[in-house]
Amino acid sequence: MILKNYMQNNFMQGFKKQIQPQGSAVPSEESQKIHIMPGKFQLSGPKKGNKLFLILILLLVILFITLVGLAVLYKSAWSQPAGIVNNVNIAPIENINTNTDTNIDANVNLDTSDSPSPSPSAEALDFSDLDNDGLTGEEEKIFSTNANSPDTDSDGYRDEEEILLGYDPRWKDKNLEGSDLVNVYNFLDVDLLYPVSWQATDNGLIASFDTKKSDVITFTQTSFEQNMDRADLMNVIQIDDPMIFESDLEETKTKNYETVYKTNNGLKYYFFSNDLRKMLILSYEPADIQSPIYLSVFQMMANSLTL
Ligand SMILES: [Ca+2]
Ligand SMILES: [Ca+2]
Ligand SMILES: [Ca+2]
Repeated sequence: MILKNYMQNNFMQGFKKQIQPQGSAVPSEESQKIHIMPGKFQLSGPKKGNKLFLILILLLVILFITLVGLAVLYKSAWSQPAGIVNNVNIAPIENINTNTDTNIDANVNLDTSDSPSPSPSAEALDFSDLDNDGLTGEEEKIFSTNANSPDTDSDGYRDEEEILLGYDPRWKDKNLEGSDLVNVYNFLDVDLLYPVSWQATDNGLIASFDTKKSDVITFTQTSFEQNMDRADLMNVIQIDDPMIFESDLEETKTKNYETVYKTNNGLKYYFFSNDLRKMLILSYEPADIQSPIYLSVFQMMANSLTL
C-alpha cells in the first residue's frame, strides 16, 4: 500500500507536472485571460482595416480604369479625325488618277476619229426613222407626227406617203395645204409649200428656204428664147451643172409639170415648162450629203410646185 500510494503520488505529480509544465495555476489563468483579450482585439482590428484597405484599392483601381478608359477614348477621338484627314488626302489622289485615265481615253478617241466628223449641228439632229415610215425624226417633228407609228392617223396611208401626196398625216381626208404645218411661198409665178418652222426669202432671182439646221434649199429659174427638142434638154441641164450626166438623171412628172428630171440621189429637180422655154431648178444641199435629213420634205416641196 505504501508503495502503491507512493507510486500514485509520484505518478500523479509527474502527470500533473507533464500536463501543467509551465508552473503554478494562478499565473496560468491570468496569462490565459491576457492571451484571450489580445486575441480578440487582434482578430477584430485587422479585419476592419483590411476591408477599408481593400475598398480603397478597389476605388483606386476603378479610378485608374476610368482614367485609362477616358485616355483611350480621348486618343481614339483624336485618331478618327486623323483617319478622315488621311482618307481625304487619298481620295483626291484616286480622283486625279481616274481623271487622267479618262483624259487619255478621250485622246485615244480623238486620234481614231481622223475621218471627217459631223458638224455639231448635224450631231444634234435626229436622223433616225424608228417606225420605218420614210420620215426622219426631224421630219416627224416638222409634221407633228408620231415617230413611233408609221401611220399616225391610222387611215392606211404611211406618214411620208401622205406628205408626198399633199395630205395632212394627222387627220383623215385633210389636205396639207391650208393646215398649220405648211406655208405657201410664191416665187416666179410658182407656188410651193414649205414647213411653217422654216423661213423663206428671195432676192428676185433665187429663193432660199432656211431649214435652221444648216441644210440649204434653193429655187431658181432659167429662161430660153428658142424652142428646144428633148435631146437639147440634157445640154441645158449640163450648162447648169457640168458634172451631171444622163445616167445621173431619171425622168419623172409632177402634178403640174409633164417634163421633170431629178437626180438619182433626189437632191435636185429640173422642171420644164410645157413649151420648154423655161427651166425651174429646185435643189437641196444637205449638211451631211451621205444622209440628207429633209429628203421627204424636199420631195414634198417639189411635188407641191403649182403654176
Ligand atoms: Ca419615221
Ligand atoms: Ca411616223
Ligand atoms: Ca396616215
